[in-house]
Amino acid sequence: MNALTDFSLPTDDSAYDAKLRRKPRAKEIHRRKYRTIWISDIHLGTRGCNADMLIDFLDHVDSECLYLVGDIIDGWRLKKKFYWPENHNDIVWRILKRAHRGTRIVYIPGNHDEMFRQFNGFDFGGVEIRRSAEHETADGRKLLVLHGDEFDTVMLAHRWLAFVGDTAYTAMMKLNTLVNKVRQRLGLPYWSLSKMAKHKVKNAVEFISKFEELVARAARQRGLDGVVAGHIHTAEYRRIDGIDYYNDGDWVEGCNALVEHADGRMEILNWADEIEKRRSEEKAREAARIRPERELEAA
Ligand SMILES: [Mn+2]
Repeated sequence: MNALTDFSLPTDDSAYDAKLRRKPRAKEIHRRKYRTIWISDIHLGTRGCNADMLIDFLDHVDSECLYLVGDIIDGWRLKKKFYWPENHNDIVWRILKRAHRGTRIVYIPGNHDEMFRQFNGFDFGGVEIRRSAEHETADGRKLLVLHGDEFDTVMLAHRWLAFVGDTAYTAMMKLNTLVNKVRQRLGLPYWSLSKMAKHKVKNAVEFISKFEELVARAARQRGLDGVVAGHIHTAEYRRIDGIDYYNDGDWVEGCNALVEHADGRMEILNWADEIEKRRSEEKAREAARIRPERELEAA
């Protein structure tokens, strides 16, 4: 078959798995089931993306619906320098496999992947591309889902970091990656340098709260109960003048997801914390397994 005209997607699961370099360890993995998952600001195609952490997340959760709330692929960076490691590819294939297995996937391009905005309204391989969406929660609330750069009034254009500049940001992300490589080797949990820095910069804090208010106002103007956004890399839940404001965070600094439980309850997950929790549970189980044998030996 002519490869140029063959755009058909694989039709069985094994064909998707064959594309993965890092396979899910199916036996060991108990997947948590959620009604809905929102993730954004993954920035595939950049070194800052915590791809392995996201793969771990995807392998431990499942949902009826998955919203990709923008800046999934960093087209700006890719244009400057092509960077596409295998684990970034693994994420794309995991998401396509999910669509194939019946998860509803809505992709809302952000400013870094604005090249996909021209496909608004199209479906590709079961992935719906939309400029924004409305989501109804199990408890009957209507939420506006959008990336949020349209409310970035301070002409930050793309990030809060206009305050420190792009060069400083890139340097900080490099340092962040380095620090965490060392921490990982020492068996220490993931730690976000820029998250700490951001809270220390007064202007950044003011910008974030202004952004949150503008986004909440947009939801109110449309007669909705709340809003889910991304863009500012700051996971958050706040009630703003009667509107539920949610931000699903990012996978560069925070490694967060927003999830909806079966009853409509919402939760922000910090995946670094979840990994730590899992590790200490494993350790506790291990210890419990070893102890009875020792007691037997002693007897
Ligand atoms: Mn953005």
